[in-house]
Amino acid sequence: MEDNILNQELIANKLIDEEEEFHHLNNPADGIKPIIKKYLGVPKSADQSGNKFYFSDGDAKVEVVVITNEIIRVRLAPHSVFLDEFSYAVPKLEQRAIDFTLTEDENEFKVSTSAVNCHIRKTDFFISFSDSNDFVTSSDAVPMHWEENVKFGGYYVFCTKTCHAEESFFGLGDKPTELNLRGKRLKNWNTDAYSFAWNQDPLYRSIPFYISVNEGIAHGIFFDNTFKAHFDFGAEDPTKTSFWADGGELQYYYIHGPHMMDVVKSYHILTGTHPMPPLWALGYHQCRWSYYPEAKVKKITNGFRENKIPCDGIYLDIDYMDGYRCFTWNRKYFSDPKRMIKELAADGFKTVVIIDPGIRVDDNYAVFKEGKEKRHFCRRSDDYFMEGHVWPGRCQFPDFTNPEVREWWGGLFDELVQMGVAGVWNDMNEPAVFGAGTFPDDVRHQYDGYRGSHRKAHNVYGMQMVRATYDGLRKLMKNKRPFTITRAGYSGVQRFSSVWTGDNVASWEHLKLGNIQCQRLSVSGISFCGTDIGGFSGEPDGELFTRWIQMGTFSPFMRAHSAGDTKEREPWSFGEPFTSINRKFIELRYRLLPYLYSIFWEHHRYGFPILRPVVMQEQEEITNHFRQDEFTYGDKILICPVLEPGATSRKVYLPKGKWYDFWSNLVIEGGKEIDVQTPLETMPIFIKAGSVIPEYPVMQYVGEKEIEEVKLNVYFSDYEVNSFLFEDYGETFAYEQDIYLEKKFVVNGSRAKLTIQQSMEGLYTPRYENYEFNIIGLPFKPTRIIADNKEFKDFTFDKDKILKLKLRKNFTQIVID
Ligand code: MIG
Repeated sequence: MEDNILNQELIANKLIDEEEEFHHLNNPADGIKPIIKKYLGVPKSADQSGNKFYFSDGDAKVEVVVITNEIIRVRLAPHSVFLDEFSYAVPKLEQRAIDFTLTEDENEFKVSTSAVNCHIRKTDFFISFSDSNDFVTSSDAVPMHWEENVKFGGYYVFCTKTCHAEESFFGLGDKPTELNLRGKRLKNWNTDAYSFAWNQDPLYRSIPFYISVNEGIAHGIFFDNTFKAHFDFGAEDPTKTSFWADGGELQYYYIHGPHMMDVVKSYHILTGTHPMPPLWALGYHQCRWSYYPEAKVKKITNGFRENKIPCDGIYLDIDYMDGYRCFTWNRKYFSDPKRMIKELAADGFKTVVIIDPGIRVDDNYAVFKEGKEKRHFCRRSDDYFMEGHVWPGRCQFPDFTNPEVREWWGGLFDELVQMGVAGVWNDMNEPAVFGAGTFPDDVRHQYDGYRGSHRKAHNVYGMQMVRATYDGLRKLMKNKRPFTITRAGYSGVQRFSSVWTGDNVASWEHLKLGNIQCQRLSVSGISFCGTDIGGFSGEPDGELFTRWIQMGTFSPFMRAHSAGDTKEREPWSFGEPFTSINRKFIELRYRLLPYLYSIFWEHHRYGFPILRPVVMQEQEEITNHFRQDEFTYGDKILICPVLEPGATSRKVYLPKGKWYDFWSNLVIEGGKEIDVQTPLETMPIFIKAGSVIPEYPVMQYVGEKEIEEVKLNVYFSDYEVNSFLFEDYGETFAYEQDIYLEKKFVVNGSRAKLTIQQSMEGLYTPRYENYEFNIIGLPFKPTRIIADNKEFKDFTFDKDKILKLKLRKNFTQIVID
């Protein structure tokens, strides 16, 4: 019986999939279509109301909204009726631009800011954008169009733009394919994709934002539409780029560059950034499906301390629960979770527990009973409950698009928080359902009062779940920062959670893929990301695991995770030399924590991505559009993971400027590819000349010891370079009240002199007193050091030509000559 229903559903899904093929054609010339496409006619009128402009062909209406000087939003209403303004991705649409104009001549209407012109052509309603030099960055190849589909209440909506011969495309979240999306057709529909493969699409998240670079100029398109959405970057027709959705409004933000970094920062203005994570969450995390019972968990955590391998996070996967019922414990495995979590905390481990959306249908289970009484579970169009099988068996699912449900859900974490749980891991929230894949399309959602079927809510379901989780934890933890991690998401999910790339595979191909996915997520708004180190399914050998640890050292989120049917997968599981190398890199992670924390702040406050593919350094070089191994970590450290087995060397491209080899301190002139030796105990790491890289002493976990000194590694340069150091309590929201320190270092050298200046902003006072300077690469032998106008005699200059000195943390200027 049940099988039968499943089969019917599969058939229904298949029919929908086949039908979809028809909608892929974007050319008005091919008239053979079962459903009629309608195109905008010619614009007959133009109206302005504040920062909003309206153009009409007599029936359809187009709205153009000026948001900032660089961001313009375009919307289409096929019969002039716009939906209410509402978006989960863009919580507040703030108008920031003040100077804009509407002009008209015989060919076009034009809405202009100081940076962008939006042209509406009178002959055919083509919309295009140009910069202040009249360079056209984006233009329609056909007018915006739609299909009047009678099978549901809405339109399929389409936008097709010109694709230029050398135009490249980046972004779109974690698509498992080449970094440059040119020539690809991709789909957004959150999908549980166990052991996904190269080019498999779609995966767990939907980020309908891409960046184009053409003739060295970048712009972005954010297609804020939560329905199943499609992107075609010159795949069907190399002269066209299209995006379309199976419902909702045709609504997109044009985001002007000219630099990719400008586009990414503007995208963050719209969709937000990650809040500051607790510092411990930037340490190393150990996970497995599953560590149980308690004795096993302790064996693992003791293993870290015995092996002297730093670790901050320990995870409990689904087996900690009673019959997989969320918010319960299996007391056979964990007789006294509160005591255990306390003991783990005393040993420096923060406990993170998994919570899935499926709630077991069971009247003896309080969460189900309460959810049922309060009518918090999703229902079908005919008012029957949405039921599906997941780990707990037959389940119902909270409607996280309902603010009341989110509030309720957030409160459910009370007991876990009281037990000392420090973080929550939300899984299966695509939502995933065994057999059926996900919910049927007709499931209804409250959608914060804007109502919708699952067609509209599917892609935001996971994001709203982790939003409820984060907000709940934040309330319950008082002033402490919660840690959350989610599998599914939509644009803006970064405001609530970190993300991992899902069920990858222990293979070299997946190491490569993970490297691309993290870079891509980072430029798509999701900087706090990482892969399952080692690969979720399958068995890595020691070499692959170590190379993955090395790459993970430079993932904003660093966690090893593996499926239950695999061999032991801790950093010491592979014996020597692997254990020692893994330890060395995890230690490096902890040494560089203040640097990672600082670039996280730059992300949080200013909207910089944490990982930046090299194309972001030099977008005008077309060859860089195809580089996908190298990336910078912040803007000071260039990383190139080793992605091949047995590699004793590899090629690395260094952007222009001077770089220091991190291991040897040798200076290399960039702007070219170099050969780098890559024995297993090392990987290519380069530091930009002029950088100040802060370091903490190695600790087994964050807060193990009081920090007595912060090391500052200064890399000499003969041009001026700024560096930042962010410091605060590392676990509270005091930074929202300006209780932090943002320090700026300016390094400037010449053949016989080096100056280092420090300035700071904010109200925090670190407990340590001194900096320990390591000044690297001085081209002269230092004879005199003046610190804040006083000569400073206590320094050494060793045979490696590293100048070492200790200075008060409040210095403002050092001059060395
Ligand atoms: O159906 O909770 O991606 O990380 O270990 C599998 C068990 C459910 C999928 C997640 C994975 C997790 C696993 N989960």
